[in-house]
Amino acid sequence: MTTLLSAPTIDADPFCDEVLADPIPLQRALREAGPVVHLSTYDILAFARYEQVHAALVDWQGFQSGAGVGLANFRKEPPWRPPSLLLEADPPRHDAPRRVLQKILSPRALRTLREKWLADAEALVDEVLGDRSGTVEIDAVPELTESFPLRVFPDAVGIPAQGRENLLPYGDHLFNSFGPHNHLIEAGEPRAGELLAWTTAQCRREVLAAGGFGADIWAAADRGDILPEQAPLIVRSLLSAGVDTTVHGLSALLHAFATHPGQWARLRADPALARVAFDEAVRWESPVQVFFRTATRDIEIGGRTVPDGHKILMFLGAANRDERRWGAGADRFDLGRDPSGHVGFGMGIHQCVGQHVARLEAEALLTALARRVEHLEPAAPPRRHLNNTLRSWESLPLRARIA
Ligand code: HEM
Ligand code: OVM
Repeated sequence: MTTLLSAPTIDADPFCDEVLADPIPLQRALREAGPVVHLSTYDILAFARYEQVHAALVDWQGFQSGAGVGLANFRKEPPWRPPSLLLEADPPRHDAPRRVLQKILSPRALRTLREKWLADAEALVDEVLGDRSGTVEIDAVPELTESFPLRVFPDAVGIPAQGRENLLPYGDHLFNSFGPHNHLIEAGEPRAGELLAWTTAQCRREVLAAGGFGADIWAAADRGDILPEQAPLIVRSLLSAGVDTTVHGLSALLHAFATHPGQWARLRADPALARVAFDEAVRWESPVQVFFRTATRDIEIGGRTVPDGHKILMFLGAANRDERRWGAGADRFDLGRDPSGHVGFGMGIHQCVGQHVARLEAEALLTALARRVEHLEPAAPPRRHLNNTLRSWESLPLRARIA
């Protein structure tokens, strides 16, 4: 039998600070090493090429999510929060929650939000840029990419205004928790209980405003589409997965434009490119870098056998820059490319159920910016925020020339 150890071994730790700050060189090394790589730090197998990452994502029977999509194996260690009914569940338990959320977050259901979010984005951009013309310097993270999702998404879910400052820290810790027990998770642990309790409290029927996604989830329980005891956990999925991801996705988008001269002019000439620009940014930066799965039997992939019960690590970010799939220009943000098929939102039965929400936020913010900003460039070096799962920015100083 081919064993774990017969795969090429890489000793680098994908979750150490140096790699988290710039994962691109390790991603390349992992792809070059082979279709399946043994990571000695964690004694697990990993995939960084598009072909194997895609194959693992769509094989939910062979590679399950129910034992957790982080390094921790729920069969051996208890999860730090009750598992998600979506992310951390397999069929048949996954089916009903997924069906309910997919309908509530469908493009059709989001149509009523579109005009409102476009207007909200214009209002925010006007506040940030002022009524000046000439050159304006901003830090895009606090001023745009955090403030826009925080302005529109919690309202759309229907949670009260009080305590919303907990959303980003909760998400930051949650996404750290999919990685190993390193200093990032340790730094978050003192507040983890309090943040989880706050988030859980926002999922109760009484606190959710009528007309929001949260109330829609409770209405599905009333119809019998899900059990009433499932509703709070499904609301929690929105609050868990819907904030930090879009913040970092929007940061990726603005960073991509600022560092690829010519692409902004292209967008200005054809504002309908806003949507493809966002997907290309999600491919290029992969705000969600990695997820794990657990083998449900001895399973062959890329010429190796993953033993039953073993964790595997899928490098979504590496797959999204694999030259075998994307060609020689894979490292470039390019509005001329068709990014469809990227795995930045995953693939298969767990593919991001909130992707239309994320696209609508991006389209609104980008459309509003493109209307007023003639030229965009970095104003100072950007600063990364380190997270075990998310590729994110703490600060993105930009210089914008206003028409
Ligand atoms: C699933 C990425 C925005 C809710 C996923 C997965 C990825 C992902 C990679 C697949 C997980 C897996 O296969 O194990 C992203 C990115 C986003 C984004 C990059 C923004 C740029 C959102 C938003 C929401 C959301 C706005 C909520 C409104 C979810 C949920 C799941 C999920 C609930 C689990 C689905 C399932 O397991 O069936 N997302 N996401 N996401 N996403 Fe997103
Ligand atoms: C959830 C959840 C949490 C984090 C991420 C995610 C990217 C889903 O609780 O369902 O998808």
